Amino acid sequence: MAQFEEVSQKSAVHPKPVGLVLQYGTAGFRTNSKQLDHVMFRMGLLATLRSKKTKATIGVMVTASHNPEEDNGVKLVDPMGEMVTPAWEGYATQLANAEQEELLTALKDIIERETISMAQEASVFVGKDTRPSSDSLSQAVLDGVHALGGHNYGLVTTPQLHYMVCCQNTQGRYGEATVKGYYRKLSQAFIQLTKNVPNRTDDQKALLVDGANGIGALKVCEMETYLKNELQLSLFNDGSSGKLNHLCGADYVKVQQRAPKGVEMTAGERCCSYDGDADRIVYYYSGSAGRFHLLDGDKIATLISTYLKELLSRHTHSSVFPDTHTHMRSVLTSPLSSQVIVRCTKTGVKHLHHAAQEFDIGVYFEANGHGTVLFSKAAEEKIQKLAQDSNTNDERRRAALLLQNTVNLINQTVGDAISDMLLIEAVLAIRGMTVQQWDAIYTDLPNRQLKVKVADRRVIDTTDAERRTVSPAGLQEAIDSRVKKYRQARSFVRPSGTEDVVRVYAEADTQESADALAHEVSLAVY
Ligand code: 16G
Ligand code: ZN
Repeated sequence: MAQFEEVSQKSAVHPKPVGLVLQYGTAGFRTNSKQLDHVMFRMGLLATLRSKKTKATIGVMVTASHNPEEDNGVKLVDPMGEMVTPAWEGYATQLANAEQEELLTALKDIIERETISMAQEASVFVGKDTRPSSDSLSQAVLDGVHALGGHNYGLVTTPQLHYMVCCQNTQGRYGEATVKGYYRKLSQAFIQLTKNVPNRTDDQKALLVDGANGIGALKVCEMETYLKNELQLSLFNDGSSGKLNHLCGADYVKVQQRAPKGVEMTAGERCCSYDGDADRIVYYYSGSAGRFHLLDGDKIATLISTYLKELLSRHTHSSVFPDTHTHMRSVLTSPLSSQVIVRCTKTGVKHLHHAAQEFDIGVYFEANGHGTVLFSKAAEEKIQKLAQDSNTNDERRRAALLLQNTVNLINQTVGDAISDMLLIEAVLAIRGMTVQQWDAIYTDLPNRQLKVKVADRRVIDTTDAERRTVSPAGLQEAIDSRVKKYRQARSFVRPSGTEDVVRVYAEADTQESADALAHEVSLAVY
């Protein structure tokens, strides 16, 4: 068939280095950008097939998120803006690793197994971040998307691409499938939420933003005019001089527990950092004694879920929303009431997203700052009805309107630094809270994260949302015996999904104890 001939010819322009093996991991393919040209081309092919199969628009995002600038990566976005299904992750790996002469066979194998009609039209949205390599790599994706439907969005944040894929496949019900449509939807919701907050001072409107020298910096600038001064941003690491993710960005701040380079903060000022593709955010501030205070994903989840819970409880009978639940990666020592259920899952957005979908309202955040809120269709419909119902009393109506605008402000397809930032700012304004008051909702136990290099990290197998190891034999016992020596202590060990290391987490009553425990457990792993 002519189609396959074309694939053959074009793939010769994007040859695979012989013997190179890569895996579609937790967040797609990710490695040094020099190794990725053939992968990009092939992911263009695969996205086209996925589009034919689902008869919907599929997204391809070229980014390596918080990784160093030299790296790059690619991930596929399914029709509702979610991560691609596990079976197709497997196809992605097969296709990427097929040697040059095996490519057509691998491709035909997928077509056969999925009974794909090649006559079906395809539509693929491609987006990229600001890395120097992203230009040519996204071009390689487009070469693979040889079907006519390929649409190149150019520079966008990862969540913007997810959003536009979802809009496109829901005939605009989720919003307009353009970057401007995204700005309009979010900014309108933000302005609606904050306009009735009395006496918001300039201090309360001011926020320092570390753009990680990435795409988020560009995009938040574009958005600013839409916000009509309801938020006054001071942008640092805007990409004009510094290197992407270097000494800045959400991952740096979270892991190093210190302010990014270039951000000058005065005591008590709110600051936030995005990561390289703007799907993560963390907040922080400097305390009176100059001490650095981090508000990570756990704190964000607490702020948002307590806000939602408060709004819902204004609907007197809790039967309006009997099923409000919160999910997050880490267990919180926070005063969340029994109405809110905390559930842990394995690491990785797809696991959290999936768990959160089971409830009326699911709040999920990873400690690293990736997260969002999901509303079931039934919950959204109820909110809309209450907001429009003239029989509802004022208090309840106001709560319903707040909820409705809150829903509109959230990017439900995936964690989104810009949307999360606006939500956090709105919640703080509505609740009249300072960053210190937010921080004081609960206190984190001192903790330490370490990574350990081992010969083969895959020998470690875990259970219970990666909180206990089942192999190698004896490891869990070794961890338990060390944990017992400390107070209020816990420690978890798991293989990383993105790096060739084992991750060790420890917490205890003091920083010294947490450090010592993490060290001892590392030795047990080694
Ligand atoms: C990826 C995941 C993130 C997870 C991280 C863990 C997505 C979009 N991102 O960045 O959710 O926390 O991997 O990496 O799924 P690790 O296993 O190396 O700690
Ligand atoms: Zn990211």
